[in-house]
Amino acid sequence: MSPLTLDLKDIQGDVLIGLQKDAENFIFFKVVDVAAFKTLVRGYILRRTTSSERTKQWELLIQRRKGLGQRIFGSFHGLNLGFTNDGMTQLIRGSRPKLDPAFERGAGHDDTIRILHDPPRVAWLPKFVSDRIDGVFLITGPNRSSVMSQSDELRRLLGSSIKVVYSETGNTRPGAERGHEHFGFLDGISQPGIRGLTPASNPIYKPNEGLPGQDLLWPGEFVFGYPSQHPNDPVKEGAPPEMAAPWMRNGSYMVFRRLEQKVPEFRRFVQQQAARLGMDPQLLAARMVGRWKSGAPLELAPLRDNLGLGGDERRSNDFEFGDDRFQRKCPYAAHIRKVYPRDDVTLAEAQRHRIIRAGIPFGPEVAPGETTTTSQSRGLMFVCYQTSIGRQFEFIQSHYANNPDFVAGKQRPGGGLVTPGFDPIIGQAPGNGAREMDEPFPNYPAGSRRTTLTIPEQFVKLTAAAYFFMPSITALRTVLTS
Ligand code: N7H
Repeated sequence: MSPLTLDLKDIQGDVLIGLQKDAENFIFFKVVDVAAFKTLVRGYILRRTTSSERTKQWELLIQRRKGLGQRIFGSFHGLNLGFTNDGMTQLIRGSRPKLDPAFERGAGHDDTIRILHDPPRVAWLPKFVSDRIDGVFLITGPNRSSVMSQSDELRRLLGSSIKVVYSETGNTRPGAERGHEHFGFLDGISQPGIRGLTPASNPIYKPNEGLPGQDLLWPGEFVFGYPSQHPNDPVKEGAPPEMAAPWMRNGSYMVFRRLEQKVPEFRRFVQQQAARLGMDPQLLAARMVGRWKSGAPLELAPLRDNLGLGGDERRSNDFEFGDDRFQRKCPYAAHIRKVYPRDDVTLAEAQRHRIIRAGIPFGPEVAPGETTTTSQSRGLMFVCYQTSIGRQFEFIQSHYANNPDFVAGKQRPGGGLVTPGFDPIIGQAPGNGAREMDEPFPNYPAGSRRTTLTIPEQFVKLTAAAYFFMPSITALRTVLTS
């Protein structure tokens, strides 16, 4: 098999393409009876586990129906399964090799919390930390009720072989907010393109690009067993990521973070600060994110939203940051500029810290009474995939979002170095301290007004987290259940 024939039948469906989900139930569980659990996985779960091959077929079907203006029928139910370091130990016992250091450390470890400036475990959801978590089931589908009936059936089937430690269901937001996260911004616009999977839209002139502006990456960044990015060349293939055991092939690491969003507090803060700075609150919010709520990137629409741009997949990613030298269009600290700096760093470097995101919002819409203070928990069940948690997710959070000095070396128009500040969406200061962000007010197309945004509280708050390995379907059938 050529290295670039991705074995989609063996890779779980959420990893590369994303399970189709308008609702998703996460079941975090502890294995209570290892032998019974293994038998049930082999007997029932495997048959229902959704592969990437399946998600790809569904995706093509959905695209075709959309293209024909037809309604999308059919129940795209998905099931995927992953294990924590504890879960792997339960399943493999004595012979288990050590995997990725961050995975072995785990999301709840004091060192991880220190590295990421996360809130301590005592501040996480009490139920989530009430027992050991060995694994997670992802159950997806077109709506909450059908997902919950699938989930109930799965729980019945597994019986007392597992104990459910925590379960929560996310869903896409209703009506016109579909596809938008709770602050109101369109999400799921930019994902890495994957060689061997994402077609080049202009294969003759831009063979290294999927959609315009979407660089194609070697699949080994996200799935074991394939070439990864070359450390010094954005196009050349690099060695496949090291595997501690051959059964890691077609597997991937999943980072899960339950991120609560303080929506009324965020809105009020934006209103107050926009009034202080004398600017449109929508523009200030866009400068914090780097895109307008419609998804239009500030690099292409610096002062006014452009409703046609955000949803146009051929244009919404076709930009770089490097020529916006003085953050006139988009602040250096804006969320999307921090987490994927594009040509603010060397092109090879930018592609070494990518993730595939596959999260879903959770919690109710803001109620009429929630004008100033959040009273119901809502936010993002953040999920991302990679082959190195340390070099990918953790690096993005700690070296980019939490690092006020990144991106380094930028100058003011008249000289002098810029300190960009924290990512105002997900950045976390040590000890939950206040954060600053440079240049909330745009000096566009010219100007040199110096402004700073001081953000005293987190509007995105971590309330639970775990690291999982999403094994291949072969590993689920063999080494993990024998
Ligand atoms: Fe972010 N937001 O609404 O502000 N994110 N994010 N994210 N995020 C993105 O491009 C958001 C979080 C990334 O390729 C968009 O698809 C919120 C974490 C990456 O240009 C919006 C939360 C991490 C990208 C948001 C949250 C990331 C990205 C634009 C938490 C990793 C792609 C839509 C509640 C550490 C960047 C899009 C690119 C995009 C928001 C979390 C990373 C609107 C509210 C924890 C890599």
